[in-house]
Amino acid sequence: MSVVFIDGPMVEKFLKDSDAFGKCIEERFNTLDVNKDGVLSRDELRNEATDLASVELMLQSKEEVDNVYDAIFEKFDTGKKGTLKHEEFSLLMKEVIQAQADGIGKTPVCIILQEDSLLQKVV
Ligand SMILES: [Ca+2]
Repeated sequence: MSVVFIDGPMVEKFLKDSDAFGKCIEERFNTLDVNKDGVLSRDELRNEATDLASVELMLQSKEEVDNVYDAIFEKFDTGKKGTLKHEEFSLLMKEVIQAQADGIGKTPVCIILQEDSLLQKVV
């Protein structure tokens, strides 16, 4: 874990740098795809919860977290297979990171990053 200062424009710059972002998503996808079948199941995606607005998710009840995942699959699982393909995961992460950038805004904030956090690549 490390403590860093980060602001919205830094995060957006990272999003626009498609090579860096793509590589990052690739790595993350491969890490999460525990059974290596090329798609992410709901359980596998759950491992991502630490990055998906960690604190909020931790404070929510199991039921609320389930609803979040329902919404994610509803929106991004275009094939309605109950799994996310690489491109679908990439779209999801783009949206999540954009939301984080919007949330951070232009004032740098101090955040605590886990070693494998996606935002670690931004700084
Ligand atoms: Ca899998």
